[in-house]
Amino acid sequence: MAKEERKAMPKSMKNPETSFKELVDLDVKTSTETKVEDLTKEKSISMYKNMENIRNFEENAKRFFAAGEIPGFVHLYAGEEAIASGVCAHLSDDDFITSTHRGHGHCVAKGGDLNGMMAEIFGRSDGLGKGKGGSMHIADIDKGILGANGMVGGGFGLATGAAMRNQYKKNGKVVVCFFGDGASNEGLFHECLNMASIWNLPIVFVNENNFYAEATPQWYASASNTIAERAAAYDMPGVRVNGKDLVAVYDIAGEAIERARNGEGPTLIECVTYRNYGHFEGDGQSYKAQSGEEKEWAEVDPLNVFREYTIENGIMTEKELDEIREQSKKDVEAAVSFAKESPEPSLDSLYEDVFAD
Ligand SMILES: Cc1ncc(C[n+]2csc(CCOP(=O)(O)OP(=O)(O)O)c2C)c(N)n1
Repeated sequence: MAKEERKAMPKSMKNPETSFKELVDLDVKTSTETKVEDLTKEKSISMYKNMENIRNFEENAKRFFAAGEIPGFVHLYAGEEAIASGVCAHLSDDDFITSTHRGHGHCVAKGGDLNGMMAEIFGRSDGLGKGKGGSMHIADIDKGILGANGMVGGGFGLATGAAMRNQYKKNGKVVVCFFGDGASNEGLFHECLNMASIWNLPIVFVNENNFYAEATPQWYASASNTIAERAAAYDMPGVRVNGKDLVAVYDIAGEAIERARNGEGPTLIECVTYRNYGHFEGDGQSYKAQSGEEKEWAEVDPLNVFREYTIENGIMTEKELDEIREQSKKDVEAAVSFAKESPEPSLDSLYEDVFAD
């Protein structure tokens, strides 16, 4: 196709000729170029454990949703584990996160109780929301989890408000706002990045670019090639990182969170990733490439990337990694049993917790 012809095409048609690999690699930072001075064994264990817990949580959610035991919708986070684990490793219970409809991973990494989370998605009374919220409304204020969110882009306003509160209280606490590529085209994204910048708020916007919003490719719906480059419009740093590379995410997020804690303002991080499964469980995924570069990227497993890194760098042995994996499987199976044994909420409790006293 002639260049002039292409230029005349609508923006939304501009990228089909770009290879998938080019999109993934565009200005991306990886652990080969980032230095991790303080990646201790203890930190590595806890981050890997979180990745395993997320993966096992999601595999079980998939299984029991298919069996008809989990009501409502579930949107699985499998494939994106390195992002939540690498970012939340820098946060304490007093720091806040806002999550998305694909929120299980964020909640696990931020310290959400596996039993309480599993019971919640099973709709049982011992769930974190007493079984009345389900998968898209998991929250635990004591752990700084301000909530998963069924509204795409719904976290921006909550996160920015919470960051304003932290700044007002001068408590040195940080807020992380997780959001998808689809959410980056919502109006609130622009409003909140602008406000966060003019007020120099202690917040980090963490984009999880898995290249699809439901079935709509990012390159079809986004005017900019990358999401990170939009940071320039709001006078804040914008970094693009390999979101399947835990070490890279941990490093880049660490810098941004420290800046926010030191009163140096917000950062936008774009983590390039992929979801292992459909948009929601039951999605046929006919819109995803079945071969080629996209499939190759889909097959990169963030858990294996980290396993190889820690073995090669002498941080952990294969045996130690396997033990963590086995323990995680047991813990998540125990969470499933806990959920199944928990009673459904009683009819009498229908109006409880609806209004504040
Ligand atoms: C305001 C709003 N618009 C549309 C929807 C329907 N919807 C649910 S998830 C989704 C796609 C979101 O994509 P993205 O932000 O990239 O997150 P991902 O699912 O890829 O993690 C859409 C359009 C919604 N829930 N809320």
